[in-house]
Order: sequence, then structure tokens, then C-alpha cells
Amino acid sequence: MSTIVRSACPYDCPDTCGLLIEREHGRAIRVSGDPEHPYSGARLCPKMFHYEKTVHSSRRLLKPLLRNGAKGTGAFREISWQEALCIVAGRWRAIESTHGAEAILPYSYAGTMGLVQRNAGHPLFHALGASRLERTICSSAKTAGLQSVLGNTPAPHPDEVCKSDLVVLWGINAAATSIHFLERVKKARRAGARVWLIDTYRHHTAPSADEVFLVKSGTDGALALGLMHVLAREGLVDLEFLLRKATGYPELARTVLPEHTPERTAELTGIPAPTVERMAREYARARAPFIRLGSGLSRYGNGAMTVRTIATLPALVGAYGKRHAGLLGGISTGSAFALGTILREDFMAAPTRIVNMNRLGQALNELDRPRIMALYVYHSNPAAVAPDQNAVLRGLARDDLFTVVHERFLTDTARYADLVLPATSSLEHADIYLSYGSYCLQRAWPAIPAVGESRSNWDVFTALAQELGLHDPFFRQSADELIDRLLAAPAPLREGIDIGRLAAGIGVELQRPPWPPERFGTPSGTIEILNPREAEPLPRYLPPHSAGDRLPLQLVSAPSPFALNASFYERDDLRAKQRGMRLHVHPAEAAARGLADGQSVLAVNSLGEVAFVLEVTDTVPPGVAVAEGVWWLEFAPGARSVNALTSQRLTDKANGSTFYDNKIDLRAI
Ligand SMILES: Nc1nc2c(c(=O)[nH]1)N[C@H]1C(S)=C(S)[C@@H](COP(=O)(O)OP(=O)(O)OC[C@H]3O[C@@H](n4cnc5c(=O)[nH]c(N)nc54)[C@H](O)[C@@H]3O)O[C@H]1N2
Ligand SMILES: Nc1nc2c(c(=O)[nH]1)N[C@H]1C(S)=C(S)[C@@H](COP(=O)(O)OP(=O)(O)OC[C@H]3O[C@@H](n4cnc5c(=O)[nH]c(N)nc54)[C@H](O)[C@@H]3O)O[C@H]1N2
Ligand SMILES: [Mo]
Repeated sequence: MSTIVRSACPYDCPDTCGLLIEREHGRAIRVSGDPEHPYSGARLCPKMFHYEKTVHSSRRLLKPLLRNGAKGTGAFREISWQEALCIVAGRWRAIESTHGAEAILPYSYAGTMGLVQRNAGHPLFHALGASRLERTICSSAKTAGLQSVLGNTPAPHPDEVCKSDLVVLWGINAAATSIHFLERVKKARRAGARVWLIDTYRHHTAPSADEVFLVKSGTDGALALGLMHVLAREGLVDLEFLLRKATGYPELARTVLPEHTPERTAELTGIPAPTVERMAREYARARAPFIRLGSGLSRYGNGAMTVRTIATLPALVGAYGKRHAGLLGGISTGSAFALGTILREDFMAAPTRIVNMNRLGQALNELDRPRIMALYVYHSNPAAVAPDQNAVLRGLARDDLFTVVHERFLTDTARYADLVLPATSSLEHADIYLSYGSYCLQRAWPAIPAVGESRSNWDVFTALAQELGLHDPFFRQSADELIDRLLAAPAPLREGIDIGRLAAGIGVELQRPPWPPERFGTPSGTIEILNPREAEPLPRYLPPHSAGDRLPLQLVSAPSPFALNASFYERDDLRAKQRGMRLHVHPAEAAARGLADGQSVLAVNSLGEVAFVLEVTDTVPPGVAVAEGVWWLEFAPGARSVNALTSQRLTDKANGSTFYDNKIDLRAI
């Protein structure tokens, strides 16, 4: 007899879907979308549709493993949890006494997004006095760009898009990364809206758009300025709105916009001047133009400024003052909880060193005083996902580095560990989930018992705390007790939520923000086109890092619909759908090099060399090479995957990653 229980998708995706799990004899046998979930409903993506294949994969780690061969080779023997915890505590205490606790570095990101499991390590590492990780691999530059103009103004509810008449999908492959938002866009389209896609190649979302505009990588800021130039020149600006709700338009119009003529815009972006003019007119004429902004275009040296410039555009036509219009970059509902209750920065005796996660290669190889002697990786796979893979692997191979990896699978990172600890999947532990693409909140209880001897992040960190002799009662509570404590503290965003449904494990909606906003969340309460607190008070065009690079092809390493960064590569079915680790280039680029579809090729730059299977396709414009997915080395055609070609350089603000801002050349193998 099977039963159906509820759970939430734990992955780093804006949708955070509600799940129904069919359970039989302690195993998940079927996974489907929860029709009662207010945002995601019954449909699931191709990855979660068979989540049970991940949960019960024959690749799951079942016991703690101790290395008994060279690093990277994957040679381990099984040990008990008690031995494992004792080894970690012993090595950390020894490192602390010879090098200081800052020689210990935690490394985690977003393998699970639940508030408790994701942040479970912070209290322990703060209490130890370990180095702190600056977690800016994803979209910190995007956040900084949006904040510069809009402060902490809440984003529009995603349902607003349903009644827009012009939807601009700007640098977002929604068919891969936001399928439930795309459903809403399709609804708007059926009601007559036009849909534009502005991207670097024609991907899986292109069929859902009426028009696709391909920009040169990293130049979207110039496109936004060009559109604003035309709006200003042709009197299409809503001056009355700007006067009431924004500051700095006159300065922008006087000093920045004049040089961004359609001709100059065409030179910078590759979009023809008459098209720029037409886009501006149609955007201005729309009743409710709605921009959904992705994150890819912020992963460039100019990423924060690009986002800031795009965020300025809707102000010029008064779109921030209308229903069903404006801009949605991401939803921030962290204030629904007092996160300090989990993060416990107060456990730090004094502020410790901060290490940027995008520069792990540099940190492991070069950082000094103290040198990093212990690395603890949990729900992240830096050997695959971090930039400059050659530097990361060189660091991980250091014999004097004590590395612990807490994982569900023997990932590329786990292969370099001294000690591997088996982790539960989301179906096996408790958590509470916010979303960055909707206003939903969901609590989840374990749906099945832990697979093998796997343990949750929370359980491992509390066990380690005991082993290390940390006696604060904080470390003696269960994940559920911590969740109860979080829920007990009131917060305006949670007012009026359906407590009964939350307790039943059903997704509930937080308070909907008013849209359009009455007042903007900036110090002046207006849209700050001119922001006096910025080093650059006005938006302007900054070129990407790679503008100065002479190699011929821009490398765009974009999301795959059949993976999530380096997650889901354990799945044979999903890897088969990707048909191998491919590099997509235009027929002209292939012909110029005498390369044919399906051939093995080598992509090269100053950082590394990566073998791919070539895919020749006119969905990618000349001058661009697209690699979808972040492949495990185990399944790569050569010894490296895409991040051997990406650099550790950071964005213009907020120390973000620049994954897309790299160039390569290509040759036959
Ligand atoms: N299936 C799937 N779902 C995912 C992920 C995944 O890898 N696969 N990743 C998850 C994660 S971690 C995140 S952060 C979110 C969002 O994940 P993101 O990686 O931010 O993905 P998107 O927002 O869809 O945007 C990426 C798009 O930006 C485009 N792009 C790159 N450079 C430029 C440029 O210069 N200009 C323009 N206009 N476009 C550009 C790429 O071609 C791509 O289509 O999705 C999450 N969901
Ligand atoms: N070239 C290139 N590189 C990229 C990107 C790109 O677009 N191109 N995208 C970047 C982005 S946007 C992001 S957000 C990062 C993501 O980087 P990561 O957060 O490292 O993401 P994943 O690759 O999903 O790896 C997560 C790991 O966590 C493990 N895991 C899952 N649940 C649990 C758990 O409960 N406990 C423990 N201990 N482990 C668990 C999974 O098995 C998986 O191996 O990658 C970045 N890297
Ligand atoms: Mo991300």
C-alpha cells in the first residue's frame, strides 16, 4: 500500500515547487507536482519529474568514507560515523592550535535551499572562529544593480505578468530555469501580449517569444541606454511620472544619453539601429511593459552596472507606476524570518577573515597568514562549479590540505576529499523553504527514512559541535525545534498566512506587496536614477572584461533544462537528454576552422583546455560558443569541464562571479 506525502523542491531554482511523494515500503516511488501549491501547481520540470531516481540512485553515498589512495582518484574505505566525527574534530583542533582557526574554511552554496539545512554550518564555524565564505557565486552583482536604483522595493508578484501586453524576457532561459513563470507569460500571450526575448543565442525559450533579439555578450547596458536615448529624443518619456517618483532623469538625459545614439548602440550591441528605434517605440507604446530579468547578463565584469542600467529603463515610461508592468529581477522574502536565529554571528568572538567563493583557486593555492589547511564542503561542488577549475583542482590536490566533503554523491569535489560524509536528500530531512521567484513559503517534514547511513547537514553540524565540546544549548535542538522557533517570532510578511496549511506541509503565500509601489525602498523614497551614494552616481556604459580579449569566440556557459549547475549529473536519463557535453557554434565558425558537427574539439584560452563534442547550429550567432550545463569530469569527453575556461575575476560591484565573461578559441583534437 502506498501513501502520498508532501514535500518541497530543495534546489536552487526560482520556482521552489510543491511536491507530492508517493511512498511505499519507505521508498519514494513517484513524484509529482502538488496541485494545491499556490505558485507551481501540478507541473514539474524534467529533472524533478523523476526525483525518485536521484533519491534512490545507485550512486548515493551510504556510509562515511576515508581516503586510502591519492587525492582525486576516488579511492576510499568505509568507516563509522563515530570514527569520522572523531577524525574531523581531532584534525580541526590540531590545525587550530598550529595555524589558528582561520586556517579552516567552510565552502557551501545552494545544493539545498531550505533555511535550516542550507545555513546549518554557520553557527559552528562562527563558534570555531573559522574563515568566513563570501557567497557571491550566483547573482550578487544583479542584486547590487537592482538595489542601486530601487533599494529594497519589493518585486512585483509574478502573477502581474499575466495581464501585461509586452513581456520582455531579458537574459533568461525561462523554459529551463523558470517554467512556472513561463506558464504565466504564455497566459499573457494568449490574451494578446507580445513577448520579446533578449539573449545571446536562440535557446529553448525562443519558441515562446514573438521576437528574439540577439545582443553581443555583456552589452545589454548599452542596449538599455540606446533605448532610453530614443525615448528621450522622441518625447516618449513619462516626465510627469519621473518628476513625482524618480530622481536624476534630467542629469541622465543631459550627460549620459546623448552619445548613445541608435548607431552607436548598434556598434556596441550588434542590434541594428532601426531595430533599436522600433524597440523603443513599441516599449513606450505598450500599456503595461513587464521585464523579467535573468541573471546571466550580470555575470560579467560590468554586471552590476548592466543591471542598474536596465532597471532604469522602466522608470522612463512610468512602468513602475502601473499594474502588470515594471521589472521582476528576483523576489526577496528573507525578512519573513529573523535569520540571525540560524546564522548566529554572535557566536563569533571577533570578526574573522572573509574569503570569496569565486576565488577558491586563489585561496587554496596562494592565501597566506594563515594558509588554508582545512576545507569543509557541504551542498556545493566547487571542483565543477567554481571558476578556474585548474586552479581549484590544483588546490584540492594539496597533500597538506585536510578536506571533508558532505555529499549525496561522489562528485568531482568529493573525489578529492580526505573524508566523505553521506548526506540525506531533501525527502529525508526537515526544512522550511522560501522562494526567490514567488512569494511562497513551505514547511517540509521527512517523507522517507534516511537512505543508508546518510545524515542531514543539521544533524552533522550538531554532532560535530558535541564532538568539539561546544556546549551551547543551541547545538542541542533538532531541525524541527529550530523551525518552530523561527515560526514563533512574528514578522509582517507572515501576517495572515494559513498556519493550518503550512503545518500540513502545503505551500502558502506570504503577504503580497502592493504593486505599483506607493513609495520606493530607497533612502529618498524615489527611483534613484541618480544615486549619490554610488562611486558612479549615474548609470553609464561599461564594457565587459572580455572586450579587451583578442580570442575570437565569446564563451556563454548557460543553464541546461536537464541539469541544475552540476546537480543531476547522477541521472543517466537526464545526461542522455543533453546528448553529451556539447559546444554549440554557428556554421560559419565551424566552416572557418574546417570543423564538422559531432566532431571532438578543444576549446582553449589562457586558463585551460576543454574537450567538447561540437554542435553546429544557427541558433548561436557567429562569434559565440555556447556550452550548456556544468558537467561532472566523470562524464566529460576530456579531463576538464567548462569552468577550466572561466576566470576568477570579479564583477564591478558586490564581488560576483563572471562566468560568462570569457573568450576562447577552438580547434580540432
Ligand atoms: N534547468 C535549470 N534550472 C536552473 C538552473 C540550471 O542550471 N538549469 N540554474 C539555477 C540557478 S543557480 C539560477 S541562479 C537560476 C537562474 O539561472 P541563470 O543561470 O541566471 O539562468 P537564466 O536566468 O535563465 O539566464 C541565463 C541566460 O542568460 C543569457 N545570457 C548570458 N549572457 C548574456 C548577455 O550578455 N546578455 C543577455 N541578454 N543574455 C545573456 C544566457 O544565454 C542564458 O539564456 O536558475 C536556476 N534554475
Ligand atoms: N560555468 C558555469 N559555472 C556556474 C554556473 C554557470 O552558469 N556556468 N552557475 C553558477 C551558479 S548560478 C551557481 S548558483 C553555482 C551553484 O553551485 P553549487 O551550489 O555548488 O551547485 P550544484 O552544482 O547544484 O551542487 C550542489 C551539491 O549539493 C549536494 N547536495 C544536495 N542536497 C544536499 C544536502 O542536503 N546536503 C549536502 N551536504 N549536500 C547536498 C548535491 O548532491 C550537489 O552535488 O554554480 C555556478 N557555476
Ligand atoms: Mo545560481
